[in-house]
Amino acid sequence: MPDAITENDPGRTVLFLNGPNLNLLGVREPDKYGSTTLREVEETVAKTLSAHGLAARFVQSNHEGVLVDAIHAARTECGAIVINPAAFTHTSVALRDAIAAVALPTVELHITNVHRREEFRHHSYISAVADAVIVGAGTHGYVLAALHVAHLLLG
Ligand code: CA2
Repeated sequence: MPDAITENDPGRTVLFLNGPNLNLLGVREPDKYGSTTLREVEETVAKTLSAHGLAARFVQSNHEGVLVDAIHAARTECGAIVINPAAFTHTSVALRDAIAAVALPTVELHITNVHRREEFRHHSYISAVADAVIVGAGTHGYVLAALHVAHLLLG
């Protein structure tokens, strides 16, 4: 059994960050984004991490500055970041700079295969500062990201 997990063990806490409109996951557009809610995804991720002795911190916001602040807080409070920046993927130099500044292991994740979608979704400001990118695996991608972070942190 892993040791007891506390949110204030920075090296063992993973920040899961979700950007704008992802609060609607499982509620709207299920044909595109699936029928699993963000709460359900978070529960599955928490179980996956817990099996590896890791804890999760979940933040979803529709506001770019809130996401930047959560990344800054992760610098001293978390050991890794998983981020689905949603539409900010394609626009945000601020998120990219924040991720580069905190220099934590970072996984970028997209539910859909952005490369199969509109041209404007093909470019990510985030990918160049991420250690890994997961696209097109649906909400299962969050579990894949959790497993990859466990691998990065624990070997
Ligand atoms: O595929 C992804 O995960 C995206 O990051 C989702 C973003 C989109 O702008 C990116 O290009 C790709 C959109 C998130 C919107 O989330 C919704 C969820 C349910 C219903 C409506 C929107």
